[in-house]
Amino acid sequence: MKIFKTLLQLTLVFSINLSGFAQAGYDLWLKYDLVQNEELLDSYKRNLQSYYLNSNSLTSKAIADELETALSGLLGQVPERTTSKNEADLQFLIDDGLDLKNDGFTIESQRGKTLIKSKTEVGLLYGAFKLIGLLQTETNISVLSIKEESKIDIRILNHWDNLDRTSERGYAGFSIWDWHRLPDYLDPRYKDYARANASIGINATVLTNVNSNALVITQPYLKKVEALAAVFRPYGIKVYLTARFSAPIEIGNLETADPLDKNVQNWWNEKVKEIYKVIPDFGGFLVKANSEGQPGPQNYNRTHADGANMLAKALKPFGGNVMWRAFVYSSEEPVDRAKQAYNEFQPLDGKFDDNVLIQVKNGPIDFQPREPFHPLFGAMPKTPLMMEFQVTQEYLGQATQLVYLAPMFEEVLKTDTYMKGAGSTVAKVVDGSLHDYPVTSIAGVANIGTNINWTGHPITQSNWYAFGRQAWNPELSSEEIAVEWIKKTYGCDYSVVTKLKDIMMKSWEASVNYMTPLGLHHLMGTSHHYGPAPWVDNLSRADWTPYYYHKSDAAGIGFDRSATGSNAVEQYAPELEKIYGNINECPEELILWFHHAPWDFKMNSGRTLWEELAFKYQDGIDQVREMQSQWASLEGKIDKVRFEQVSMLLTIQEKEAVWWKDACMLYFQTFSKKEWPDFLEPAQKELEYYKNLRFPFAPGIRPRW
Ligand code: GCW
Repeated sequence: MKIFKTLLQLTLVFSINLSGFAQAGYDLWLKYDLVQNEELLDSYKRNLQSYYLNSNSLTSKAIADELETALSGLLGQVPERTTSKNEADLQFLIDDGLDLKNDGFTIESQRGKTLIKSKTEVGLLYGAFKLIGLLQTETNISVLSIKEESKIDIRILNHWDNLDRTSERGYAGFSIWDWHRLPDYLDPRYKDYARANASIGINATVLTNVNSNALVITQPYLKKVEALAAVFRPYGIKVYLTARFSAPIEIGNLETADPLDKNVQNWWNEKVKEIYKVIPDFGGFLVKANSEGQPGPQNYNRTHADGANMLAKALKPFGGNVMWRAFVYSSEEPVDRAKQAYNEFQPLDGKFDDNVLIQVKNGPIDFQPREPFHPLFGAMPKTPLMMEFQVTQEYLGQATQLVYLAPMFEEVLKTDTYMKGAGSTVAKVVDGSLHDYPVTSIAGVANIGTNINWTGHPITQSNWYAFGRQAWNPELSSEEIAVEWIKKTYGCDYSVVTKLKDIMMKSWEASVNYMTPLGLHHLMGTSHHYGPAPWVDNLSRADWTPYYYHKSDAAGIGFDRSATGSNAVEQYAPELEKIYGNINECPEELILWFHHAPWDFKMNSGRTLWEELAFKYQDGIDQVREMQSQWASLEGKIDKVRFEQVSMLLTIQEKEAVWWKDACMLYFQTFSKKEWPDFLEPAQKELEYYKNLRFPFAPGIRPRW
């Protein structure tokens, strides 16, 4: 036994040290290096010599594996698994009497022993990860009294991954799903993916793009899906797939996909049965319908409810759910795009079956650097609304920029909808506490790819981490999450933690400042969305052009969504309508979202709007420079590989910030005819130069088959 243990230790230490691998960030936040604080290390070692886990299920095996790997790295000692419960230092106990939902768990210290309890084995796994996290973050574990449960039932990643392994809006390489070699070849990444997700409480995943391909629900692919589901199952992760609405025609030989047609309904019923035969715990479907060219019920003059309910009825007997997206906007409608989803979905409140969730993006347009919350969150009390955040940074610097998104997610979750009076935050809508939804969920569009560090930019692993943590508990602060992530990923050195936290915490506001300050939005380059192109005004549809969103002219800039304009403000509760709708009361960070403001409009700072724009762009650049110097001061404290990667990426980020400032300010100046303010760095090139930049191979573009 002793020899075996030593061998195991050696193997673990060796694999952890494999050259550069760990350093390059593959381990994510599951980095199990020796605890540096000696006093704590001693106490951990004394208190965690043995453990008791009375099950041989696959989930228990996952717990044991994780615990042994983690403790051998963190403590340099492998705990002994013992069968005598009362003697074990660490005891994993199933307790049916606990009042906890959603795989919740407790951790308590009792007479020198640590007890992790849950009603479920997955809950015990979550408890194990929590305990490991306490060691990683160098927390005293001698007197613990922890109780955790998630209010949100389904915490799900959405992969916009195609069957050819490209990934729409993916900036970290190709899709990690190796469809061609599945089901027989199981990439070790699949298990590491499951570990990482379970460690932050993510319990579901949609494997395929919402712009979907019906082939994924044919037999050969279902077998591949089951192979993945089998890897994820012990980690408590359920698999969902995107359903292409026209699948009955494309793979079922029917002539229609009309949801009220009996043959179509029957086809889906049979298809769902077939899926559950292969994947007995299949989660359900995510559907993008009648949006950006995807087929849907409206092709047959049916409503979104008709479409969603047809699928819901097929899934119901098996406990599956439909996640139906509200991201719709029509090309024909002359109405402000920001209003369209509300107009289509709000009247359908109460018309959906109880296993349908409506998946709503955080804002009414499309994952912009900053948006007001989506008005639907304050308007559908009878329908479970799930939040869709975009973890991949389509509009937020892609994989070249360090932008920590948790403060943005936090801002949205904490905003008051006033739906049932003050305090009706978006978080309370989503977690079901406001309307008592039968099922609750939150989704994040994944930023994961085949890059060795999973996310392309080493620091934006934190966005995956933070999404999971906020999904588990939408009331956690982004700052707290940043500290946890840094300690788990880079260790507990004080200056690393404080400086990196500072960098991360200012990064989102900085990016808003140098890209789309004061409520500007959608100024990005056509199709790839990389870099600025506010001048584009002649695409096939007006609402794909940046010009549509900023509407600059000699009088001013911004989209008038007040009562004098599109009146999108009326979709919010009266308390908000009043504030958003009045240019003098509207929060300045959203002023150009809701108003077309004169160039000379007086801002709170005393500057004119034109000067304030300049000030914000410059401020964003200055913040990035500060991030650079803070990062540079960490040299020697961060491993060389990641230190250099982040330094190089920050150089790119600084250049991109300057490029945004030059392109936007030169272009807006053609309307404002104002002088370039003294405090604004001179432009590096002429406007024409920026207009002529082309990026035909920018990553993440939607493939056109
Ligand atoms: O953000 C936009 C993207 C599309 C995406 C779409 C959506 C998957 O530019 O690439 O398509 O939203 O959310 O459906």
